[in-house]
Amino acid sequence: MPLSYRSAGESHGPAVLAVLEGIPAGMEFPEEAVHAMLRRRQGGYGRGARQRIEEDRVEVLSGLRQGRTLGSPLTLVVKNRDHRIDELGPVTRPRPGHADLAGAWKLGVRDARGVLERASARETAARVAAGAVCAAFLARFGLRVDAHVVAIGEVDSTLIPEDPDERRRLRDASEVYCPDPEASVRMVDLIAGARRSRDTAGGVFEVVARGVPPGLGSWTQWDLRLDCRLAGALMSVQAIKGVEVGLGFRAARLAGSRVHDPIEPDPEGPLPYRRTRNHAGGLEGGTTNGEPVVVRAAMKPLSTLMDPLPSVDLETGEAAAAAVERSDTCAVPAASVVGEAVVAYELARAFLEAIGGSSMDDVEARYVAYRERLRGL
Ligand code: EPS
Repeated sequence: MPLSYRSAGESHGPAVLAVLEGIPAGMEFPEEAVHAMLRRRQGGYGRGARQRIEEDRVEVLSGLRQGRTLGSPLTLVVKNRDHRIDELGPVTRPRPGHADLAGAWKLGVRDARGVLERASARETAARVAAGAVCAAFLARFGLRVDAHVVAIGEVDSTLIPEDPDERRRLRDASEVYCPDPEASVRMVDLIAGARRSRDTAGGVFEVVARGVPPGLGSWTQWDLRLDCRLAGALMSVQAIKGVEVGLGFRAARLAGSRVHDPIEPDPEGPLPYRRTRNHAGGLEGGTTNGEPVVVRAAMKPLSTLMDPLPSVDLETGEAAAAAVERSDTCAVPAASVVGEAVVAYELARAFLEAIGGSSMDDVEARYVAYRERLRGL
């Protein structure tokens, strides 16, 4: 059973949920880790009033017995406290940048409420629940996925520590999940300024996965290439407009000798060879090469503006200012957590494809054999 998930739920419906299928049997359900990740997704400077209403907790409706996975589908439910979907009025003045107009056209309706209810990033609570389970699965095999913010608006971070523990510590101490304390202060200022001027702010986050074995993904078919899947997963996150792998767009401007990562023997390391740098972001030929996987995603500024852009009223056909709904000023810190979740899912999927096994014991035995084979090469 390949790893897969679907999500369901509307922003102001009773709940959002994910059905995650393919996690092997015998894994302890990582309840604490799921809740910690859900809390992190709710936070970050720049969030609006909704997050003071919600307190996201997961309820598991299937796939567990006595706290362990059964190998059957896991149904992960996050209830919405604000579930007024039937009372909320129509949205007839589409917000530029939101799904409102494209969706109203697609469905042939003048009220975009039903569109935005599902397009909303509230859905990412369910994806984070599923991704947290995948991250816990990966952690059992020494893979660790971490995300942090690298830019908000025009403010770039400059000093991001290499050491993953230090990086995580600084990220968790930052209101914007950026491990550069000085840049964090300026990012908070930028978001506060955007809020004062009734505007919104976007930014960039980076996801780094360490302990990833070589051989995940494949060069043999376009949709098995792991960089393709990671890019698709990140682009599927609401408001993401660009993805980079490793050096990304910068690689296009440099000579090959400055881009590709030299290989050297590593007699003491876990693998017989290593790279002197990691411009490839851990991926060559769509396949992991044993270096950390490094991907970045760019999020546009949120499209609900307190001073709305010009739009039209779908009821009258006349020009009108776009609708104003309660919203956030900046959700890049939250999006970084969602990025971590979707990358964990794609890596877990590729890991299970490469290593295989129906129970955790199976996967473990196969992974030990796989690593021994690599070491002997
Ligand atoms: C969102 C609009 C806001 C955000 C929401 C995404 O919701 P509301 O209109 O209810 O205030 O808070 O994000 C979440 C609810 C969440 O949990 O992340 C949108 O239009 O996408």
